[in-house]
Amino acid sequence: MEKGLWKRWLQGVERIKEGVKERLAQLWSQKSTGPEEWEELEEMLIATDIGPALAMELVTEFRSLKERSRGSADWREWLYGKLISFFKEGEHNLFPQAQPDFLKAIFLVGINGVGKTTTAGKLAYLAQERGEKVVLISADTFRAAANEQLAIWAERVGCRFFGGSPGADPAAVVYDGLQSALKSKETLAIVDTAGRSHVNKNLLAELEKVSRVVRRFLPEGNVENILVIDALAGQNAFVQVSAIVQVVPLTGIILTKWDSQAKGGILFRIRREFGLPVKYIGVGEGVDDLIPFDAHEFVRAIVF
Ligand SMILES: Nc1nc2c(ncn2[C@@H]2O[C@H](COP(=O)(O)OP(=O)(O)O)[C@@H](O)[C@H]2O)c(=O)[nH]1
Ligand SMILES: [Mg+2]
Repeated sequence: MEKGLWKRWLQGVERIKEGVKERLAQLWSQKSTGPEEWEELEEMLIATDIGPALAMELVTEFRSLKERSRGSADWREWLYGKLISFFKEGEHNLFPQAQPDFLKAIFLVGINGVGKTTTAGKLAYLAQERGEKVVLISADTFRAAANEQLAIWAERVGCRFFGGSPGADPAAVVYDGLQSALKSKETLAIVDTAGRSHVNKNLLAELEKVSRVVRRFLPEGNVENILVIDALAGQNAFVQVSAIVQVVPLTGIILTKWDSQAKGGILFRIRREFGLPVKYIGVGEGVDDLIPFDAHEFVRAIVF
């Protein structure tokens, strides 16, 4: 990985380690620990954004390990095992079950401003680097500027752009876009959608319709339905997203804005609360600011 990218990634990891590891080591070597100290540890963990449920679980297990083993166990080994257990081997790869030699599609959904369009551009860049032939399709016919924004990305990464006229039916645009991708023998279509508000039933129904078009076109293994989440969004994002989950069968998550003070623990929370693998992490606004997520690397960097 390029050095600058790596640094931005590790800064995010540092923000989950900061203080926590020291505190764990301290509590571990301490002869007796009072209830307020355990509570304090729990609060410290919650502050890393891992969510209250996991924070409580970690404190309970750490405490019981200490008491059972009388301090002779290796708490770092335990922590590594515990944190890595949230992820499954190989789950971070895109299209693990793809039918080869057939068009694949990445369908990007998420609320406004999380970074869908930017991520579409970055994904196109990475895929082209790997030798894929990419088309960027805009299903955001709601705002004229949305087409333009994606078209600029297409030009930047050197791939084809497909968009409908403003006000066109997004499902029809995506249908035509995929049709054209098959015709031009492209290997990957990346479909960008309009931001969805969880309160707008019409927009959600439309999203469901577009998603169905994509799935009807391609074998199941050739479609990734990706939810884009902003690492800074906090609790509110989790609430809003539960509406999207009901209309699109999601296969994974891309976490953006890791570079802007994300607290790191959010990755565990997402994995746990959505039950979905994180595929990539966005670490900036540039074309190559997207890192494939590697759970082993992530957990190792936190624990050791
Ligand atoms: N720092 C940072 N900014 C990002 C990242 N991804 C997207 N952005 C910015 O977030 C803003 C919204 O992005 P956009 O792709 O238009 O979001 P959309 O509404 O979901 O399509 C833009 O200013 C992007 O440059 C990221 O990983 N890091
Ligand atoms: Mg957009």
